[in-house]
Amino acid sequence: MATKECIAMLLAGGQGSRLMALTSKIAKPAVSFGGKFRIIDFSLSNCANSGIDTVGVLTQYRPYQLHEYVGSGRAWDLSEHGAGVSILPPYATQDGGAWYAGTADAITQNLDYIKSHDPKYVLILSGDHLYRMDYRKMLESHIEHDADLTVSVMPVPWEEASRFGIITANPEDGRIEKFTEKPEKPDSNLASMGIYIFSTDVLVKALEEDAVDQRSSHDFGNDIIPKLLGEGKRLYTYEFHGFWKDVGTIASFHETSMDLLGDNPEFDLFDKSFPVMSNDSTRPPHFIGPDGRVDDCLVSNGCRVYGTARHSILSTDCYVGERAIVEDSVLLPGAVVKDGAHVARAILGENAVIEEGVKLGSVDMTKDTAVVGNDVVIGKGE
Ligand code: ADQ
Ligand code: ADP
Repeated sequence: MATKECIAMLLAGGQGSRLMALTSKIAKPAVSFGGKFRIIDFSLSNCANSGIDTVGVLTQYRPYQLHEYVGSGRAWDLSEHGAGVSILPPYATQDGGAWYAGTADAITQNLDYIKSHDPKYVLILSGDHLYRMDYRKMLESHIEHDADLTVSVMPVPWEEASRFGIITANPEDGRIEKFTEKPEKPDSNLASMGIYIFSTDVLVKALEEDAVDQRSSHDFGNDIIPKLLGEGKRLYTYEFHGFWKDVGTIASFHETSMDLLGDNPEFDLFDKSFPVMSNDSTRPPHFIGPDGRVDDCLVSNGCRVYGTARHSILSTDCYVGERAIVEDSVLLPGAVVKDGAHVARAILGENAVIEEGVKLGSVDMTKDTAVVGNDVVIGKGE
């Protein structure tokens, strides 16, 4: 196989336990987002838009829907030129095989895949972030610095800094001087976005050594980055400017969904210069009934609206009945709000049903975001 300049490894195995009801049956990267997308679409589209045509997707938790959805990668234009998308689940070996222990272990178990493409560089990504990034620019920066590892970084609010890998870098050239994974008392607010470009020889050596280190938790943030830094390797930052969110919690899922709305949205799905692609199924056009009203909403194919929807996202195949009101809410595919029900600041899981006349969520604008799980039916008195 011809040598590739750069291939991507997309980590899509996390459970996403903080999204609770929404990930009870599906992996977080497969959760619906933005009406007709799934969270993984954003990273796969970034790869396609950056000319990276060989992507290994590492799955683990509830992989079935993810496998079916990603398929060959044709939807993201990834199967035309390169090897396209390969799904890499944990596999059984003669010693019994194992779940991926940490993020680094997941890559270690797939070193054969990397070696078979013989790339000069390996891009490691998370499957659960929302952003647009041209990875070519990050690769240029990696090559300019003659770096062993480049970590993309962004300043984050100080109060959130302890959720991230925190970096101190030389302000002159961006060389990383200090890295602490999720520090209790952060001394910088420059956060790792969990997006890495490694020179392949450095990555392979670090992972092979890490694999036999009994004390390691086999994680990039906890083990690999501190190890390389300790060895005096050339680690550099790549500063990203723009919209980037980890939709890890219900609150951030709701907030980030609302960022897609308005005349001048924080994240513009309509930007054609860097399109987000998806493997959405073909459905009929949406239908707005005679008394239906839709205001400041994204409405996907297959929806039927007979009542009122305001400032909300209606994903594929949703239903809003007569006299029903949906506001400041996210309806995931197939959610049903029956006649006269009122749903406010809520997230309805896939195929959730809100029975007639039920009031749900922050109808009086005082409560936090309400969540209804996939396939859950909410009747009167529940
Ligand atoms: P976390 O956000 O805690 O920190 P982590 O749990 O390590 O991220 O998961 C990273 C990605 O890998 C996620 O997409 C997850 O789904 C996936 N994943 C996790 N375990 C996996 C496994 N065993 N197999 C396959 N995939 C797996 C990381 C960095 C921080 C950085 C933040 C930025 O460690 O330094 O600041 O990302 O969000
Ligand atoms: P969250 O932090 O919301 O729980 P993440 O996607 O960041 O969501 O993943 C959380 C953790 O779950 C990760 O540390 C990952 O190692 C772990 N994990 C991944 N797959 C599984 C699995 N199949 N079973 C249990 N835990 C898993």
